[in-house]
Amino acid sequence: MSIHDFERYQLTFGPSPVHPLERLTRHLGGARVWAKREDCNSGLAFGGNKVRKLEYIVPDVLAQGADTLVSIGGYQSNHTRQVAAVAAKLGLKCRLVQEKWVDWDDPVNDKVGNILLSRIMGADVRLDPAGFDIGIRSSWEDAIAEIEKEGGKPYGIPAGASEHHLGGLGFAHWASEVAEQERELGVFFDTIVVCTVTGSTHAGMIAGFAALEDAGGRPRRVLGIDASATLAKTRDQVGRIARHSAALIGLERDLRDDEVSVLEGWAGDLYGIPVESTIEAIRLSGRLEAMIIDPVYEGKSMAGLIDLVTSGEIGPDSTVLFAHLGGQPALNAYSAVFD
Ligand code: 1AC
Repeated sequence: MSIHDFERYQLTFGPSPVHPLERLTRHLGGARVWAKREDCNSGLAFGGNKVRKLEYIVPDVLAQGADTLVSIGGYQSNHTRQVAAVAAKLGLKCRLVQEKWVDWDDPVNDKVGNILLSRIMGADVRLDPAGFDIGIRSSWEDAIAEIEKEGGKPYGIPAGASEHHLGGLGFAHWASEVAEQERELGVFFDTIVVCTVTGSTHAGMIAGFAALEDAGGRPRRVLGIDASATLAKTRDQVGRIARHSAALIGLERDLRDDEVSVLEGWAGDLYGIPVESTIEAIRLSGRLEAMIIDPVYEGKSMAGLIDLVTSGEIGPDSTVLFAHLGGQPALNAYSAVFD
């Protein structure tokens, strides 16, 4: 069994773009930095990492004959926006539980950005005052039960599609796509930097790259930068989903501990609240590369990359691939930070 044996419903344009960040590389003065851009991977509502995960979940949705996708996230969840997009594309209904994951004092936090897009695409958006937690939520289970009671056929997709049994496959496939692009471009990325919160993006990459390594590929590091600020939970979730996904795609060994690397230091104290290094990273990416990143995810993983490259922890001979997961719509709720 390999990743290529799983049914995939294509929602992306094709392989997402990979390109060098030349001015950022020169500015940092160390490793060569490239980006792979999930923020422009699809025509569905600005795309993003969840579209890739949903490519492997949609066949199951269709096989089950569901009529409503039910998912959950924060007010500014990218995930729920992408679920709403896929529901619209498939002609399904969409019910979203949007919890108050971030106590962010902006009067339009529950009105602009991701949540606005979900409303435009016809999702039934329900606000919930509960705070941040990456685990399975009773509000989401209640929404599924309610739709069943009303005679609908719900299909539940948990936060970030992470605790879904197929949730890691999208990024296991991403790993094989990277290997293909490396062959075409004549480059090798020895280090991947990715933001991690609910875990399945990072976990899928770990599984996918482990499978490539076992098939004779060169070893590389996949560094997850924690943005959850609930490090123990994220570490546990990444390890669990990585092992599950690795077994699904036929890895015949356990993952080594060094393959599951979730680094702390850039999340700040709370999920969704940018700290100084987040804002600096957003400004730097914008100023040097016109690459727009957000205060919740990529602002934090880019801050990590900047420190790891400048400190030499990612060495000057490295070629590092920054995974842009596509969280920019949330920026609209953070305008005051950039006044
Ligand atoms: C937390 C899953 C997550 C989102 O966008 O809701 N990345």
